[in-house]
Amino acid sequence: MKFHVMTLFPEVIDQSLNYSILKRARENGIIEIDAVNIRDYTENKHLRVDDYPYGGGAGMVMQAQPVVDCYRSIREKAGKDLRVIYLTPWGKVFNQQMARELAKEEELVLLCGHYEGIDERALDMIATDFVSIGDYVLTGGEMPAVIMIDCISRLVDNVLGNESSSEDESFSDNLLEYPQYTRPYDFEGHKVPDILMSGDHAKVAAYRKQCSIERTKKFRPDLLEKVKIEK
Ligand code: 6GU
Repeated sequence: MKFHVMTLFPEVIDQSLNYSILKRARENGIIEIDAVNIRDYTENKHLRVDDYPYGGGAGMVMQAQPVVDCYRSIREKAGKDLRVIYLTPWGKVFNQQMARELAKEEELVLLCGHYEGIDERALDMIATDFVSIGDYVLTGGEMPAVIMIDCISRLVDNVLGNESSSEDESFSDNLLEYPQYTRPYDFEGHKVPDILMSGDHAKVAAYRKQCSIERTKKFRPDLLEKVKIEK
């Protein structure tokens, strides 16, 4: 899967996704992350990409020309129209279900705004989706892009080693993950629950399910309501 990220801060995207699992996936060519600098496409001789908002008001607005031309260059290389996701606090809120859907795409463009946003005409021309990562305000779309790429990438086949499954985990069934333990059995007097030492796989599975339910009740009762409605 290939991610094109349109941004004024390409090094933030590149460096934030270059360790551990995603670094290995990039090295193996399973995912590709291409951070493109919008500033490289400005026709302004001072390399400006922003200007004052028409109608007045605080802050600066990213101009349409470099944004649209940046996308056109990506589109030309891809040889087809691509889904362009604009990261914005007024977008649809990202969740695991949305990640599963986006992971089916071969190529995605993530458009990061900065300052007070992007000239609406550029969005009208190129954006296909509008996504927020939650109800709070950030200074730009770079952190949201990094979070979305991390989340989507781990759903792509062969990104996670076969030792870890992307399905048996929090949110895949609206239950939170059960607690995990590893050696030693006794850590400063705190022991591992005996049932995990029993070797009885059915009992272990039932115990873990119960732990998941308890944890969800305690931390995210709203998710438990969803389980009931779906069943
Ligand atoms: Cl996608 N962008 C910005 N600037 N702030 C956000 C966001 C996105 N999602 C939540 N807050």
